[in-house]
This record gives sequence, C-alpha cells and structure tokens, in this order.
Amino acid sequence: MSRRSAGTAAGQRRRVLKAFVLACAVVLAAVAPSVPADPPAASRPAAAPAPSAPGRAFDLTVRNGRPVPGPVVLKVTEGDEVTLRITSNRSDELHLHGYDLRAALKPGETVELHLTARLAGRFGIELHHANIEVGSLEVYPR
Ligand SMILES: [Cu+2]
Repeated sequence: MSRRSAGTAAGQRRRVLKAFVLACAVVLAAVAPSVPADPPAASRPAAAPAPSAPGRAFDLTVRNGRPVPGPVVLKVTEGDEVTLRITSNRSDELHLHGYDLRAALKPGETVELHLTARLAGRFGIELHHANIEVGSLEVYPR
C-alpha cells in the first residue's frame, strides 16, 4: 500500500515536470517567430576563412622583385569579387596561376587585377621577370 502511494507521488511529480516542459515548449514556440531567420546553415562555410564580403581588396607591394614585407596569402571564399592592387618599383609581369591573369607592372604604378573567385583552390602569384612567387590566392569553397 505504501508502495502504491509512493508510486502516485512519483507519478504526480512526473506530471508536474511534464506540464513544466510543455509550458517551456509553448513559450519557446511563441518566442521563436520573432527571432530573425538565419540563412540555412548549409549555405555557410563550416570552417570560415573570415566572413565573406561581396568584394575583397588586397594590396601587394613589390620592391626589387620581392614582396614587401613578405609573401602574401590572400584568403577568399568562392564567389567573392577580388581586387588585387600591385605596386612595384620595377617593371615585371605578374601572373596569377589557375585564373591565368597577368598584369604588366611598371615602376611606381599601381596596377589592379579583378576577378571573381570561381575556382576553389590555391593558386600561385608569380613575378615572371624576377622569377619568384610573391604569394598565393586561396579560394575556399562556399
Ligand atoms: Cu606564371
């Protein structure tokens, strides 16, 4: 008999708990629609290489055939509009591999390269006359 009453007390506690959980669910359901909808998780990169802006611009300075202060790694996300501004104190030809874009560098002039990062991967940026890799472009899949 005492077992039965103990069971009833436990059952009552369970019913109270159930009602509490239900109340919480109702509150959450009422609150949820007011929260602004996030874009679906699948459309975001898992390991984010910096939140992607629609346009990314980078500056690269070359002195005497060397990148200053050192080689650059330009990280962007697939689909980004990328601008690369290169300033050199010598004439040279800059070549972005993979995208196969070239820019004729002239002393003291700033040259711009524009591209849409459609290809994912790592691409070398080379100076053909100095025969050196000044850096790379890393395009992360979206
Ligand atoms: Cu090349």
